[in-house]
Amino acid sequence: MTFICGDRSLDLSVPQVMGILNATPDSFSDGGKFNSLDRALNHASNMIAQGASIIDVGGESTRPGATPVSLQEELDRVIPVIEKIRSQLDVCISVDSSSPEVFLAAKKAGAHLLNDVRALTRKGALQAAQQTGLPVCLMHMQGEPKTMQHKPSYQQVVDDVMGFLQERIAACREAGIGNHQILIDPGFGFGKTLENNYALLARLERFEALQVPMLVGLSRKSMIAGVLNNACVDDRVNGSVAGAVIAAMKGAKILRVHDVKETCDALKVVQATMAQL
Ligand code: 7PJ
Repeated sequence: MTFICGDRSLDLSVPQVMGILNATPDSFSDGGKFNSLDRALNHASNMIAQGASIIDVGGESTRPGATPVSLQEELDRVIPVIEKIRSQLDVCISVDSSSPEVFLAAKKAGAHLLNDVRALTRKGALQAAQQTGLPVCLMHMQGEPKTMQHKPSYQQVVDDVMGFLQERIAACREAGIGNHQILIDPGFGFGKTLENNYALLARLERFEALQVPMLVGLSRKSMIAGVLNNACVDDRVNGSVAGAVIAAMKGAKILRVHDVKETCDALKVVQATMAQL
């Protein structure tokens, strides 16, 4: 199962790890430690050495309560980082953005994959994504980051999220983005209660019905803290790895994580087990 990303390809017959590179000054999990270009490059390089095959560069904080960032600020944060990684490292580069202008600039700077937590719903996003020719990750979110955790509400969370993703896959098809260029993501933590998040994780295998590869991101999120006595970020690693293992056993092909080495080790155990099925 080969997934083409621009001039690179990913072997999705084994789970792949996407390392998170926050290019935001207020990033909650690395405290803005990696906001200068060299630190970003160094962090990306470490994650590759630990087994990441994709680096996800994000310049908009989408954590609950975060305020939107201006387009120029987002471009200033992510484009130099993408250019730097592209020139120095041998890895698939993903850009975590919802803005058509960022998609186009990121493609020019050397990105291989568009990762949109708003599933190409912004004005002009479908068209810009199609124009880049790059694959896209369509994620489900209810509401907007600023207010999404105020009162999440679903009829049936799994059906609702699946229905939304199905619609977005159809919208992509109409815009000229084919199924072979699409990843889906249930969007853990994005307008979801603790119970909603675990209902999704428990039934993740149902998303295979959409017939496109699935990406999952639950690393260090509140759904992990929520079952660990609200553990601080540094104490969420083991819980996050457990979540990644469950997701991979239930069909997730790409795991978006902060803790690359720990996750890769655990996924090797998953892989060895799945190879016997
Ligand atoms: C996700 C993401 C996720 C995808 C973020 C955080 C918040 N992209 N970007 N899936 N989460 N595709 O890492 O806590 O779950 S930002």
